[in-house]
Amino acid sequence: MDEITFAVLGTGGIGRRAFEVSQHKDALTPVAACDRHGVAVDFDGLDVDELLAATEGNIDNEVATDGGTGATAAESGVKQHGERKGVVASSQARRSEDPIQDIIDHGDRIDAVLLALPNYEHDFIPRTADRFAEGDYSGVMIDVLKRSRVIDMLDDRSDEFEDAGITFICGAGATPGLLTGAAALAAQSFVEVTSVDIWWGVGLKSGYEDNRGTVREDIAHLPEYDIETARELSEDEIEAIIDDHDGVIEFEDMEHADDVLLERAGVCDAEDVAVGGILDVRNDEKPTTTTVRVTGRTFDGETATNTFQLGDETSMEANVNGPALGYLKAGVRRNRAGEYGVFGPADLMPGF
Ligand code: CWL
Repeated sequence: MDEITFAVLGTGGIGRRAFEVSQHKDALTPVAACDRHGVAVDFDGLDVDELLAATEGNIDNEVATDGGTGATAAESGVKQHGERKGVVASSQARRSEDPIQDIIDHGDRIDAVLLALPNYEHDFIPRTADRFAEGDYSGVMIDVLKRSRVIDMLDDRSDEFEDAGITFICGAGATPGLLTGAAALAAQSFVEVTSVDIWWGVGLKSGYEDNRGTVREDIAHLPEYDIETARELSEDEIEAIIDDHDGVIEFEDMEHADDVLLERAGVCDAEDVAVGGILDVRNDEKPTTTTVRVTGRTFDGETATNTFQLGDETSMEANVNGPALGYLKAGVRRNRAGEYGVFGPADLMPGF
């Protein structure tokens, strides 16, 4: 495959790990990074080691709490524990008033853009995509978003993406993403799928600081909270919720887009997909084995369950960023073949 230049929007946990993992993959050249404060661009390839060393350990509160609105942590009423300089801590970066526009302005030399942005406002990623389409970007855009409702908002833009020449890959992290693709593959044995059960385990002790945004997003899935109320929680309130659960929070019936992504790929009805899991922020070991169970009926009348499991030693970071970059490559292949519009992870697997 020809070399792929890519940019990452967001230098939080996901953005940084995506750069790191990309160094272990063929044909990927990181050329741009940005966050709310600044931008780094180098078409000879960013120095990822320097970028990571400079941005690592910068506490992620600011990005994790404002939902990308541009409000400071103080304005959004969230107590700030640490100063985050973000990408401008890197010698390759400069401050910018509008870092996303800076990336768009270089868009003709960028094959793919990974959106590693928080999405507490569920239209933030769709609105960012609009800016790229309006700015005449024509390449791959890929996100690792989670909420089912966002997929519809992207689907609404599919004509716009087709006109622009954008191949948009949505929900391409772990769940949705890797596990959605696994479900689509497991479904191949069946002529009718009756249920898809996704159950994840994440141990996040040493990764906790880097993944505060993910923890906040998860808390929004608890029955007592929603996106808005979880966004308003202070860091102390989040700590209190975690303490209440002794560090181990169990989730059921999460609004993860695996359901609509499997439905739009024709695998099963969205209502037959369930996503839940266990998050342990006091241990690095997974509290439960991440498992996908696909139950269906074969053409010759049997009922069975195909099961896919992740190794307990694989980290969430490995299971989000490996697939995100793999789907990015699949997207570039489509884009170079002239296929534009909105694709989910199941669309990039065998058809059903
Ligand atoms: O999908 C994500 O980005 C994170 C999700 C949750 C913690 N917010 C679950 C990730 C599942 C990873 C499964 C694994 O590593 O075994």
